[in-house]
Amino acid sequence: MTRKIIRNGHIVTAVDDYFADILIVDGQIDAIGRNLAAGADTTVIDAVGLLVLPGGVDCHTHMDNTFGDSTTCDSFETGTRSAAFGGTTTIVDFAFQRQGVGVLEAIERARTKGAAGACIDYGFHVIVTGVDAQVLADMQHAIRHEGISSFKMFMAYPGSVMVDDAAIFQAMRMVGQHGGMIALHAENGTIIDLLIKEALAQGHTAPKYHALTRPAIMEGEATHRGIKLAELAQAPVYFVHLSAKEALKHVVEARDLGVPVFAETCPHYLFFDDSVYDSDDFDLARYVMSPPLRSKDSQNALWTALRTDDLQLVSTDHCPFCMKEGHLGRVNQKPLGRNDFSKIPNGVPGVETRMATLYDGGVRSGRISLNRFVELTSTTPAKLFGLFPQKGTIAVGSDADIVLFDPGEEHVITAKNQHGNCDFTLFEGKRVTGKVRQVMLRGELIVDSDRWLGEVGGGRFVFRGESGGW
Ligand code: DUC
Ligand code: ZN
Ligand code: ZN
Repeated sequence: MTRKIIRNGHIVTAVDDYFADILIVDGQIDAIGRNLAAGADTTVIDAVGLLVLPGGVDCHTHMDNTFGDSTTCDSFETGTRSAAFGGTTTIVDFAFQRQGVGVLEAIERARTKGAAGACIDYGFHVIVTGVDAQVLADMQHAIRHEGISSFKMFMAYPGSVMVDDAAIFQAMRMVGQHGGMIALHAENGTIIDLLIKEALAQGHTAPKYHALTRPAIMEGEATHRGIKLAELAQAPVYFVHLSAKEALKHVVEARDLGVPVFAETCPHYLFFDDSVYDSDDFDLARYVMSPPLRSKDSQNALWTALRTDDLQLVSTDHCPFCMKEGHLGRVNQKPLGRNDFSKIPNGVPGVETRMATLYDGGVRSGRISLNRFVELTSTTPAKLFGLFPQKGTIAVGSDADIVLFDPGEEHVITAKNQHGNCDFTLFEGKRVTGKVRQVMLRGELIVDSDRWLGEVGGGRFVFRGESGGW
Protein backbone atom coordinates (compact mmCIF):
# COMPACT_ATOMS: atom_id res chain seq x y z
CA MET A 1 0.00 0.00 0.00
CA THR A 2 1.41 3.44 -0.92
CA ARG A 3 0.40 6.49 1.08
CA LYS A 4 1.07 10.11 0.27
CA ILE A 5 -0.11 13.36 1.78
CA ILE A 6 -0.20 16.65 -0.04
CA ARG A 7 0.13 19.08 2.81
CA ASN A 8 -1.36 22.59 3.17
CA GLY A 9 -2.29 23.20 -0.42
CA HIS A 10 -4.86 25.62 -1.72
CA ILE A 11 -7.36 23.17 -3.21
CA VAL A 12 -9.49 24.46 -6.05
CA THR A 13 -12.23 22.49 -7.76
CA ALA A 14 -15.03 23.68 -10.02
CA VAL A 15 -17.03 24.60 -6.92
CA ASP A 16 -14.68 24.84 -3.93
CA ASP A 17 -11.67 26.85 -2.88
CA TYR A 18 -10.10 25.97 0.49
CA PHE A 19 -6.93 24.94 2.32
CA ALA A 20 -6.51 21.31 3.37
CA ASP A 21 -4.38 18.18 3.15
CA ILE A 22 -5.07 15.34 0.74
CA LEU A 23 -4.34 11.72 1.66
CA ILE A 24 -3.69 9.49 -1.32
CA VAL A 25 -3.76 5.72 -0.89
CA ASP A 26 -2.86 3.47 -3.80
CA GLY A 27 -3.46 6.15 -6.36
CA GLN A 28 -6.85 7.32 -5.16
CA ILE A 29 -7.89 10.18 -2.92
CA ASP A 30 -8.66 8.59 0.43
CA ALA A 31 -9.30 11.59 2.67
CA ILE A 32 -9.30 15.37 2.59
CA GLY A 33 -8.99 17.38 5.79
CA ARG A 34 -6.88 19.59 8.00
CA ASN A 35 -3.78 18.17 9.71
CA LEU A 36 -4.16 14.64 8.39
CA ALA A 37 -1.91 12.23 10.26
CA ALA A 38 1.09 10.89 8.37
CA GLY A 39 2.48 7.51 9.39
CA ALA A 40 6.09 6.44 8.95
CA ASP A 41 5.09 4.92 5.61
CA THR A 42 3.63 8.17 4.24
CA THR A 43 5.41 10.42 1.74
CA VAL A 44 4.62 14.05 2.49
CA ILE A 45 4.54 16.64 -0.28
CA ASP A 46 4.59 20.26 0.75
CA ALA A 47 2.15 22.37 -1.25
CA VAL A 48 2.35 25.62 0.70
CA GLY A 49 1.83 28.55 -1.67
CA LEU A 50 0.64 26.32 -4.49
CA LEU A 51 -2.75 25.74 -6.05
CA VAL A 52 -3.83 22.11 -5.89
CA LEU A 53 -5.93 21.44 -8.99
CA PRO A 54 -7.50 18.36 -10.53
CA GLY A 55 -5.41 17.16 -13.47
CA GLY A 56 -6.45 18.69 -16.76
CA VAL A 57 -8.74 16.72 -19.07
CA ASP A 58 -8.24 17.59 -22.73
CA CYS A 59 -10.94 15.93 -24.76
CA HIS A 60 -9.67 16.92 -28.19
CA THR A 61 -6.17 15.81 -29.21
CA HIS A 62 -4.63 14.10 -32.22
CA MET A 63 -1.59 12.02 -31.31
CA ASP A 64 -0.16 10.10 -34.23
CA ASN A 65 -3.31 10.80 -36.28
CA THR A 66 -3.17 10.65 -40.07
CA PHE A 67 -5.11 13.12 -42.22
CA GLY A 68 -4.65 12.61 -45.94
CA ASP A 69 -0.92 12.31 -46.59
CA SER A 70 0.16 13.82 -43.28
CA THR A 71 0.52 12.38 -39.81
CA THR A 72 0.65 14.60 -36.73
CA CYS A 73 4.21 14.92 -35.49
CA ASP A 74 3.50 13.85 -31.91
CA SER A 75 3.38 10.15 -31.16
CA PHE A 76 1.27 8.95 -28.28
CA GLU A 77 4.42 9.02 -26.21
CA THR A 78 5.66 12.52 -27.01
CA GLY A 79 2.19 14.06 -27.09
CA THR A 80 1.05 12.66 -23.78
CA ARG A 81 4.35 13.52 -22.08
CA SER A 82 3.98 17.04 -23.38
CA ALA A 83 0.40 17.11 -22.05
CA ALA A 84 1.65 16.05 -18.63
CA PHE A 85 4.18 18.88 -18.49
CA GLY A 86 1.29 21.21 -19.25
CA GLY A 87 -0.82 19.88 -16.37
CA THR A 88 -3.09 17.54 -18.32
CA THR A 89 -3.45 13.99 -16.99
CA THR A 90 -6.18 12.63 -19.27
CA ILE A 91 -6.80 13.06 -22.97
CA VAL A 92 -9.54 11.85 -25.24
CA ASP A 93 -7.94 11.24 -28.63
CA PHE A 94 -9.34 9.66 -31.79
CA ALA A 95 -9.76 6.22 -33.30
CA PHE A 96 -10.29 6.51 -37.05
CA GLN A 97 -12.97 4.45 -38.78
CA ARG A 98 -12.16 4.96 -42.42
CA GLN A 99 -12.84 3.11 -45.67
CA GLY A 100 -12.25 -0.57 -45.09
CA VAL A 101 -11.76 -0.26 -41.34
CA GLY A 102 -14.64 -1.09 -39.03
CA VAL A 103 -15.45 0.83 -35.86
CA LEU A 104 -14.27 -1.95 -33.56
CA GLU A 105 -11.08 -2.50 -35.52
CA ALA A 106 -10.38 1.23 -35.36
CA ILE A 107 -10.81 1.12 -31.59
CA GLU A 108 -8.51 -1.88 -31.33
CA ARG A 109 -5.78 -0.15 -33.36
CA ALA A 110 -6.04 3.03 -31.33
CA ARG A 111 -5.91 1.10 -28.07
CA THR A 112 -2.79 -0.74 -29.17
CA LYS A 113 -1.10 2.58 -29.93
CA GLY A 114 -2.22 4.06 -26.64
CA ALA A 115 -1.10 1.08 -24.58
CA ALA A 116 2.39 1.23 -26.04
CA GLY A 117 3.00 4.93 -25.71
CA ALA A 118 0.68 6.73 -23.33
CA CYS A 119 2.29 8.58 -20.45
CA ILE A 120 -1.07 9.75 -19.07
CA ASP A 121 -4.56 8.25 -19.02
CA TYR A 122 -6.58 8.32 -22.20
CA GLY A 123 -9.77 7.48 -24.01
CA PHE A 124 -10.96 7.75 -27.59
CA HIS A 125 -13.74 9.21 -29.65
CA VAL A 126 -14.27 7.32 -32.89
CA ILE A 127 -14.17 9.35 -36.10
CA VAL A 128 -17.00 7.89 -38.15
CA THR A 129 -16.68 8.41 -41.91
CA GLY A 130 -19.55 6.27 -43.11
CA VAL A 131 -22.76 4.91 -41.64
CA ASP A 132 -24.47 1.60 -42.32
CA ALA A 133 -26.22 -0.99 -40.18
CA GLN A 134 -22.94 -2.57 -39.09
CA VAL A 135 -21.40 0.76 -38.16
CA LEU A 136 -24.46 1.69 -36.11
CA ALA A 137 -24.40 -1.67 -34.34
CA ASP A 138 -20.69 -1.30 -33.62
CA MET A 139 -21.19 2.21 -32.27
CA GLN A 140 -23.83 0.91 -29.91
CA HIS A 141 -21.47 -1.87 -28.84
CA ALA A 142 -18.67 0.67 -28.31
CA ILE A 143 -20.79 2.73 -25.93
CA ARG A 144 -21.80 -0.22 -23.76
CA HIS A 145 -18.84 -2.54 -23.98
CA GLU A 146 -15.77 -0.58 -25.09
CA GLY A 147 -16.08 2.52 -22.90
CA ILE A 148 -16.27 4.74 -25.96
CA SER A 149 -19.38 6.89 -25.94
CA SER A 150 -18.59 9.74 -28.33
CA PHE A 151 -18.09 9.87 -32.08
CA LYS A 152 -16.79 12.66 -34.27
CA MET A 153 -18.34 13.32 -37.66
CA PHE A 154 -17.20 15.84 -40.26
CA MET A 155 -19.47 18.23 -42.14
CA ALA A 156 -16.37 19.33 -44.05
CA TYR A 157 -13.74 17.72 -46.32
CA PRO A 158 -15.90 16.21 -49.09
CA GLY A 159 -14.33 13.25 -50.82
CA SER A 160 -12.37 12.45 -47.72
CA VAL A 161 -14.05 12.29 -44.30
CA MET A 162 -17.23 14.31 -44.83
CA VAL A 163 -20.52 12.56 -44.19
CA ASP A 164 -23.93 13.76 -45.33
CA ASP A 165 -26.78 14.97 -43.18
CA ALA A 166 -28.59 11.64 -43.35
CA ALA A 167 -25.56 9.81 -41.96
CA ILE A 168 -25.22 12.33 -39.14
CA PHE A 169 -28.92 12.08 -38.36
CA GLN A 170 -28.87 8.27 -38.28
CA ALA A 171 -25.85 8.24 -35.99
CA MET A 172 -27.37 10.86 -33.71
CA ARG A 173 -30.66 8.97 -33.49
CA MET A 174 -28.86 5.81 -32.44
CA VAL A 175 -26.45 7.34 -29.89
CA GLY A 176 -29.24 9.45 -28.45
CA GLN A 177 -31.00 6.26 -27.44
CA HIS A 178 -27.90 4.58 -26.04
CA GLY A 179 -26.04 7.19 -24.01
CA GLY A 180 -23.63 8.45 -26.64
CA MET A 181 -22.99 11.77 -28.29
CA ILE A 182 -21.97 12.96 -31.73
CA ALA A 183 -19.24 15.61 -31.89
CA LEU A 184 -19.44 17.64 -35.06
CA HIS A 185 -16.84 19.42 -37.10
CA ALA A 186 -19.26 22.06 -38.32
CA GLU A 187 -18.22 23.78 -41.53
CA ASN A 188 -20.09 23.60 -44.83
CA GLY A 189 -17.69 21.37 -46.74
CA THR A 190 -19.10 21.62 -50.26
CA ILE A 191 -19.17 25.43 -50.27
CA ILE A 192 -15.67 25.59 -48.83
CA ASP A 193 -14.48 23.14 -51.47
CA LEU A 194 -15.90 25.35 -54.21
CA LEU A 195 -14.25 28.46 -52.74
CA ILE A 196 -10.92 26.62 -52.52
CA LYS A 197 -11.11 25.55 -56.16
CA GLU A 198 -11.96 29.10 -57.24
CA ALA A 199 -9.11 30.57 -55.21
CA LEU A 200 -6.58 28.13 -56.66
CA ALA A 201 -7.86 28.76 -60.19
CA GLN A 202 -7.09 32.44 -59.64
CA GLY A 203 -3.56 31.58 -58.58
CA HIS A 204 -4.19 32.23 -54.89
CA THR A 205 -1.93 29.65 -53.33
CA ALA A 206 -0.65 31.35 -50.13
CA PRO A 207 -1.66 30.11 -46.64
CA LYS A 208 -3.86 33.12 -45.97
CA TYR A 209 -6.34 31.77 -48.55
CA HIS A 210 -6.99 28.88 -46.21
CA ALA A 211 -8.75 31.40 -43.96
CA LEU A 212 -10.39 33.31 -46.78
CA THR A 213 -12.00 30.18 -48.20
CA ARG A 214 -13.49 29.03 -44.88
CA PRO A 215 -15.88 31.87 -44.02
CA ALA A 216 -17.37 32.15 -40.54
CA ILE A 217 -20.87 32.23 -41.98
CA MET A 218 -20.36 28.66 -43.26
CA GLU A 219 -19.41 27.53 -39.76
CA GLY A 220 -22.60 29.23 -38.60
CA GLU A 221 -24.67 27.47 -41.25
CA ALA A 222 -23.29 24.03 -40.41
CA THR A 223 -23.69 24.60 -36.67
CA HIS A 224 -27.33 25.54 -37.15
CA ARG A 225 -27.88 22.49 -39.35
CA GLY A 226 -26.18 20.23 -36.82
CA ILE A 227 -28.40 21.52 -34.05
CA LYS A 228 -31.55 20.91 -36.09
CA LEU A 229 -30.45 17.37 -36.91
CA ALA A 230 -29.81 16.72 -33.22
CA GLU A 231 -33.17 18.15 -32.24
CA LEU A 232 -34.92 15.91 -34.72
CA ALA A 233 -32.88 12.93 -33.56
CA GLN A 234 -33.53 13.80 -29.90
CA ALA A 235 -29.86 13.50 -29.13
CA PRO A 236 -27.27 15.69 -27.44
CA VAL A 237 -24.73 17.25 -29.78
CA TYR A 238 -21.24 18.62 -29.20
CA PHE A 239 -19.44 21.12 -31.42
CA VAL A 240 -15.69 20.77 -31.55
CA HIS A 241 -13.39 23.76 -32.07
CA LEU A 242 -16.12 26.39 -32.21
CA SER A 243 -14.46 29.57 -33.43
CA ALA A 244 -16.97 32.06 -34.80
CA LYS A 245 -19.67 34.24 -33.30
CA GLU A 246 -21.82 33.21 -36.29
CA ALA A 247 -21.75 29.64 -34.93
CA LEU A 248 -21.92 30.60 -31.28
CA LYS A 249 -25.22 32.45 -31.69
CA HIS A 250 -26.95 29.22 -32.74
CA VAL A 251 -25.52 27.37 -29.74
CA VAL A 252 -26.73 30.14 -27.42
CA GLU A 253 -30.17 30.17 -28.97
CA ALA A 254 -30.56 26.39 -28.68
CA ARG A 255 -29.27 26.23 -25.11
CA ASP A 256 -31.63 29.01 -24.09
CA LEU A 257 -34.45 26.79 -25.33
CA GLY A 258 -33.13 23.90 -23.26
CA VAL A 259 -31.76 21.87 -26.16
CA PRO A 260 -28.78 19.71 -25.07
CA VAL A 261 -26.15 21.45 -27.19
CA PHE A 262 -22.56 21.68 -25.98
CA ALA A 263 -19.47 23.28 -27.44
CA GLU A 264 -15.78 23.72 -26.86
CA THR A 265 -13.44 26.39 -28.05
CA CYS A 266 -9.65 26.25 -28.18
CA PRO A 267 -6.88 28.51 -26.88
CA HIS A 268 -5.82 29.57 -30.39
CA TYR A 269 -9.23 31.17 -30.97
CA LEU A 270 -9.06 32.91 -27.60
CA PHE A 271 -5.59 34.40 -28.05
CA PHE A 272 -5.19 34.97 -31.82
CA ASP A 273 -7.40 36.51 -34.48
CA ASP A 274 -7.59 36.78 -38.24
CA SER A 275 -5.43 39.90 -38.36
CA VAL A 276 -2.47 37.49 -38.61
CA TYR A 277 -3.45 36.58 -42.18
CA ASP A 278 -1.96 39.78 -43.54
CA SER A 279 0.54 38.65 -46.19
CA ASP A 280 1.36 36.03 -48.78
CA ASP A 281 4.23 34.76 -46.63
CA PHE A 282 4.38 30.96 -46.33
CA ASP A 283 5.26 31.37 -42.66
CA LEU A 284 1.54 31.95 -42.08
CA ALA A 285 1.14 28.18 -42.56
CA ARG A 286 1.63 28.01 -38.80
CA TYR A 287 -1.83 29.59 -38.48
CA VAL A 288 -3.47 27.03 -40.75
CA MET A 289 -5.98 25.13 -38.67
CA SER A 290 -9.66 24.43 -39.23
CA PRO A 291 -11.68 26.42 -38.62
CA PRO A 292 -9.22 29.27 -39.14
CA LEU A 293 -8.69 32.18 -36.77
CA ARG A 294 -11.65 34.55 -36.69
CA SER A 295 -12.37 38.23 -36.11
CA LYS A 296 -11.66 40.09 -32.89
CA ASP A 297 -15.44 40.33 -32.43
CA SER A 298 -15.69 36.55 -32.49
CA GLN A 299 -12.85 36.27 -30.04
CA ASN A 300 -14.56 38.62 -27.61
CA ALA A 301 -17.80 36.66 -27.98
CA LEU A 302 -15.98 33.41 -27.14
CA TRP A 303 -14.57 34.87 -23.93
CA THR A 304 -18.02 36.09 -22.91
CA ALA A 305 -19.50 32.67 -23.69
CA LEU A 306 -16.93 30.96 -21.47
CA ARG A 307 -18.17 33.10 -18.60
CA THR A 308 -21.86 32.59 -19.29
CA ASP A 309 -21.59 28.82 -19.91
CA ASP A 310 -22.68 29.16 -23.52
CA LEU A 311 -19.34 27.44 -24.14
CA GLN A 312 -18.67 24.67 -21.66
CA LEU A 313 -15.02 23.80 -22.09
CA VAL A 314 -11.65 24.58 -23.54
CA SER A 315 -9.90 21.78 -25.43
CA THR A 316 -6.77 22.15 -27.49
CA ASP A 317 -7.42 20.36 -30.78
CA HIS A 318 -3.72 19.56 -30.42
CA CYS A 319 -2.99 18.55 -34.01
CA PRO A 320 0.66 19.39 -34.52
CA PHE A 321 2.48 19.52 -37.85
CA CYS A 322 6.00 20.93 -38.09
CA MET A 323 6.91 24.07 -40.00
CA LYS A 324 10.18 22.52 -41.08
CA GLU A 325 9.99 19.45 -43.30
CA GLY A 326 12.06 16.62 -41.83
CA HIS A 327 12.12 17.96 -38.27
CA LEU A 328 12.74 14.90 -36.07
CA GLY A 329 12.25 12.81 -39.17
CA ARG A 330 8.66 13.93 -39.74
CA VAL A 331 7.71 14.43 -43.39
CA ASN A 332 4.64 15.72 -45.24
CA GLN A 333 4.29 18.47 -42.69
CA LYS A 334 3.31 22.12 -43.31
CA PRO A 335 5.67 22.60 -46.32
CA LEU A 336 3.55 20.08 -48.22
CA GLY A 337 1.37 23.07 -49.07
CA ARG A 338 4.09 25.49 -50.10
CA ASN A 339 2.56 25.90 -53.55
CA ASP A 340 -1.04 25.14 -52.66
CA PHE A 341 -2.60 26.24 -49.36
CA SER A 342 -5.18 23.44 -49.54
CA LYS A 343 -2.39 20.89 -49.07
CA ILE A 344 -1.09 22.43 -45.83
CA PRO A 345 -2.01 19.98 -43.07
CA ASN A 346 -4.57 21.63 -40.81
CA GLY A 347 -3.62 21.92 -37.19
CA VAL A 348 -1.52 23.45 -34.45
CA PRO A 349 0.07 22.21 -31.22
CA GLY A 350 -1.42 23.27 -27.89
CA VAL A 351 -1.65 20.42 -25.41
CA GLU A 352 1.22 21.72 -23.27
CA THR A 353 0.21 25.38 -23.22
CA ARG A 354 -3.53 25.13 -22.50
CA MET A 355 -3.48 25.43 -18.71
CA ALA A 356 -0.81 28.13 -18.42
CA THR A 357 -2.22 30.35 -21.17
CA LEU A 358 -5.78 30.04 -19.93
CA TYR A 359 -4.72 30.71 -16.36
CA ASP A 360 -2.70 33.75 -17.38
CA GLY A 361 -5.06 35.14 -20.02
CA GLY A 362 -8.27 34.01 -18.34
CA VAL A 363 -7.92 33.97 -14.57
CA ARG A 364 -5.18 36.54 -14.04
CA SER A 365 -6.70 38.93 -16.53
CA GLY A 366 -10.04 38.71 -14.71
CA ARG A 367 -12.00 37.13 -17.55
CA ILE A 368 -12.88 33.92 -15.69
CA SER A 369 -12.75 32.82 -12.07
CA LEU A 370 -10.39 30.20 -10.73
CA ASN A 371 -13.30 27.79 -10.21
CA ARG A 372 -14.43 28.36 -13.77
CA PHE A 373 -10.88 27.70 -14.99
CA VAL A 374 -10.99 24.26 -13.34
CA GLU A 375 -14.47 23.63 -14.66
CA LEU A 376 -13.46 24.49 -18.24
CA THR A 377 -10.22 22.54 -18.29
CA SER A 378 -11.03 19.50 -16.18
CA THR A 379 -14.45 19.04 -14.58
CA THR A 380 -16.79 19.68 -17.49
CA PRO A 381 -14.78 17.67 -20.03
CA ALA A 382 -14.82 14.80 -17.53
CA LYS A 383 -18.56 15.11 -16.92
CA LEU A 384 -19.56 15.53 -20.52
CA PHE A 385 -17.51 12.58 -21.75
CA GLY A 386 -18.25 10.04 -19.04
CA LEU A 387 -15.06 10.30 -17.01
CA PHE A 388 -16.47 11.92 -13.87
CA PRO A 389 -15.96 11.47 -10.90
CA GLN A 390 -12.97 9.23 -11.58
CA LYS A 391 -11.44 12.23 -13.34
CA GLY A 392 -12.11 15.94 -13.24
CA THR A 393 -12.21 16.71 -9.54
CA ILE A 394 -10.50 16.41 -6.19
CA ALA A 395 -12.80 14.27 -4.08
CA VAL A 396 -12.61 11.14 -1.95
CA GLY A 397 -12.64 8.14 -4.29
CA SER A 398 -11.39 10.03 -7.35
CA ASP A 399 -8.13 9.17 -9.04
CA ALA A 400 -5.32 11.20 -7.53
CA ASP A 401 -4.60 13.09 -10.75
CA ILE A 402 -3.36 16.28 -9.22
CA VAL A 403 -1.51 19.36 -10.42
CA LEU A 404 0.47 21.57 -8.09
CA PHE A 405 0.40 24.92 -9.81
CA ASP A 406 2.47 27.95 -8.84
CA PRO A 407 0.20 30.93 -9.50
CA GLY A 408 3.04 33.44 -9.25
CA GLU A 409 5.79 31.88 -11.34
CA GLU A 410 6.55 33.75 -14.52
CA HIS A 411 7.92 31.99 -17.56
CA VAL A 412 8.31 32.50 -21.25
CA ILE A 413 6.74 29.97 -23.59
CA THR A 414 9.07 28.75 -26.32
CA ALA A 415 9.01 25.70 -28.56
CA LYS A 416 12.56 24.86 -27.41
CA ASN A 417 11.33 24.18 -23.88
CA GLN A 418 8.26 22.23 -24.86
CA HIS A 419 8.25 18.46 -24.59
CA GLY A 420 6.41 17.48 -27.75
CA ASN A 421 7.80 17.03 -31.25
CA CYS A 422 6.48 20.17 -32.87
CA ASP A 423 9.03 22.78 -33.92
CA PHE A 424 6.81 25.76 -33.15
CA THR A 425 4.19 27.06 -30.78
CA LEU A 426 1.81 29.89 -31.58
CA PHE A 427 2.72 31.28 -28.15
CA GLU A 428 6.44 31.65 -28.92
CA GLY A 429 7.97 34.34 -26.69
CA LYS A 430 4.81 34.92 -24.68
CA ARG A 431 5.48 35.71 -21.03
CA VAL A 432 2.90 34.14 -18.74
CA THR A 433 2.45 33.99 -15.00
CA GLY A 434 1.42 30.66 -13.52
CA LYS A 435 3.34 27.41 -14.00
CA VAL A 436 2.81 23.73 -13.47
CA ARG A 437 5.23 22.62 -10.75
CA GLN A 438 4.32 18.99 -10.11
CA VAL A 439 1.91 16.55 -11.68
CA MET A 440 0.59 13.33 -10.21
CA LEU A 441 -1.08 10.62 -12.21
CA ARG A 442 -3.04 8.25 -9.96
CA GLY A 443 -0.82 9.31 -7.08
CA GLU A 444 2.50 8.86 -8.90
CA LEU A 445 4.64 11.93 -9.39
CA ILE A 446 5.21 12.09 -13.15
CA VAL A 447 6.40 15.68 -13.54
CA ASP A 448 8.58 17.55 -11.08
CA SER A 449 9.35 21.00 -12.52
CA ASP A 450 11.45 20.22 -15.59
CA ARG A 451 12.02 16.56 -14.72
CA TRP A 452 10.08 13.72 -16.29
CA LEU A 453 9.48 10.93 -13.77
CA GLY A 454 6.67 9.11 -15.52
CA GLU A 455 6.66 5.96 -17.51
CA VAL A 456 6.07 5.40 -21.21
CA GLY A 457 3.05 3.12 -21.35
CA GLY A 458 2.18 4.09 -17.78
CA GLY A 459 -1.01 5.79 -18.96
CA ARG A 460 -4.16 3.67 -18.78
CA PHE A 461 -7.14 3.45 -21.07
CA VAL A 462 -10.16 4.83 -19.23
CA PHE A 463 -13.44 3.05 -19.83
CA ARG A 464 -15.86 5.94 -20.13
CA GLY A 465 -19.50 6.05 -19.13
CA GLU A 466 -22.21 7.79 -21.11
CA SER A 467 -21.51 11.05 -22.91
CA GLY A 468 -23.71 14.10 -23.08
CA GLY A 469 -26.03 13.01 -20.31
CA TRP A 470 -24.89 15.53 -17.82
N1 DUC B 1 -10.45 19.14 -37.37
C1 DUC B 1 -9.94 18.79 -36.21
O1 DUC B 1 -10.67 18.65 -35.24
N2 DUC B 1 -8.65 18.57 -36.09
C2 DUC B 1 -7.76 18.69 -37.15
C3 DUC B 1 -8.32 19.02 -38.43
C4 DUC B 1 -9.74 19.29 -38.44
O2 DUC B 1 -10.31 19.67 -39.43
ZN1 ZN C 1 -12.43 19.18 -36.86
ZN1 ZN D 1 -9.26 18.03 -34.03
